[in-house]
Amino acid sequence: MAQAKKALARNNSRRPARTPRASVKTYSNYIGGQWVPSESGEVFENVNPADTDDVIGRFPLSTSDDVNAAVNAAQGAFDGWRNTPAPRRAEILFRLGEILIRNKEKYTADMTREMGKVLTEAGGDVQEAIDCTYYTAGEGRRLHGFTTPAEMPDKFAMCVRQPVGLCGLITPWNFPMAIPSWKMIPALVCGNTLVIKPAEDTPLSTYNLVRACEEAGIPPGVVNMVTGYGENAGAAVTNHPALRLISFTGSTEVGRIVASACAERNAICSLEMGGKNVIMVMDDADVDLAIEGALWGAFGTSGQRCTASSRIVVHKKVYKQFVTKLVENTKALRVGNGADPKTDVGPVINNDAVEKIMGYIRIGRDEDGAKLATGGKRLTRNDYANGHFIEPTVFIDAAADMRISQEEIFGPVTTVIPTNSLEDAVQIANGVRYGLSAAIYTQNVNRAFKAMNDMYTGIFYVNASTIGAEVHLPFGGTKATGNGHREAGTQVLDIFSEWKSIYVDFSGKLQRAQIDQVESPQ
Ligand code: UN1
Repeated sequence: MAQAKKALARNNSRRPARTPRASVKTYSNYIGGQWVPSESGEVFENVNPADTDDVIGRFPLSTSDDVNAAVNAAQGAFDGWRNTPAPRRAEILFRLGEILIRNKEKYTADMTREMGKVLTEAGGDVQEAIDCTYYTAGEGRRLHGFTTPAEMPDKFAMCVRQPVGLCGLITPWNFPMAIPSWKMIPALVCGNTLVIKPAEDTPLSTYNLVRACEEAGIPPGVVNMVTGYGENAGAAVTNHPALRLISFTGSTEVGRIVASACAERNAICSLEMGGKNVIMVMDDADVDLAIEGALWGAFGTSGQRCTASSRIVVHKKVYKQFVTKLVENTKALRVGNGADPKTDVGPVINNDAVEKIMGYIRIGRDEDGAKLATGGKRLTRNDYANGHFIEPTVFIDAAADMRISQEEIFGPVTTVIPTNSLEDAVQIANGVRYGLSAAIYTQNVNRAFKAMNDMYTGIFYVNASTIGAEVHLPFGGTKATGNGHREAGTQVLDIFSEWKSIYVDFSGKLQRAQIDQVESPQ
């Protein structure tokens, strides 16, 4: 629906229609080791959000038939891959890591062009995929199970991980290589085969990753990619009866639809969704450090991270100082094309995002009655004319129950809320429906630990911003952010493998389990 609107918006643009450019590359789906077009014969355009005249490529507009073909390929490859020893699977994945390192610069440039984030951050995204690949491939030589005593004599008990089967992966546009890697690499090391449907705004980065999988020698059918929109390709993945697991990262609203569909057919469902992350700044904080953290957390990736610092709760004793400096520093941020090394804040992803964010800016100003301290405008002149640019925006003097303090905006907007104590700050911080990331700036160890103990989030930072999670620690959140799973770390293995408990009786006779014995053994 949103995408249909996006296409409409483009068609209705006042600019003259673009002449079709023969030089724009047409990409394919990857199914069963072959690069194939959609059976629909249709494609959609991947457009640069900093300059919508720049068409990056055309990608297959896939249908449920394409998804069926991809799932069949994954089914065909499953036994071969699950029976490939895990250390051997890992060797192939280490080769993938080498390919990613070799191509980092190209992948980075491609990502900035399709997603908009500044080059250093796009490089960080690719690096996160590299780190995830190396770290998680290492599990191929661990994948630890356990043994434990059995109740009976001459009986052995143990537990091993087995792959869950065929996995459907649906990934977002904001980390277009890192998040696919968070899902693909653990799925693969555990012995699953998969179908990935990347976000329609950023298919090129996932294409690059899948292409690298092919080059690394992952056998045909183990990794399959179909591109397209959520309504058709995404829904077909979500509802496919042969996909035993769906792993989704995106909005809480779509996540709920995915979860319901999975519940209908008893599929495993792992969800990573929205956030309304908070930085608490106490009266003993290093205020300059807190401002640096706030700027980075609020405006890095143009605020389009699940972990973005979209609320800043500041103690009244340092409030004025904090707000003055925050606003001053926000004004100094340079908005522009992410490919320009001088740019601090790139565009937002598309026109729907512009409308949503501008809608929240209006709500903050006109309905909530917060004070707009800086920003608040869409930039449309000169270099900004063809892109989706919004000024970094700070609301101050906000109340905790305002919509801009409660709802996920996913753009370069942050809201400052005054507080007069740690207890009040924690209450405000916990008082949203999400639970991904929280941070406190304080020099007092007791306060830091108190907040750490009382914040009901999946991630917590002391004297650091709400963004910047590392791949070897579990990533995820509580409440409407997730459904109890964690990606990254070794904990991700609990998503992509299932436990098999095994009993080996070497007594040579029938031994009934203790509960089935007529007389108790004592
Ligand atoms: C996301 O926004 O969905 O912690 C992921 C961070 C990054 C990952 C963000 N390492 O900000």
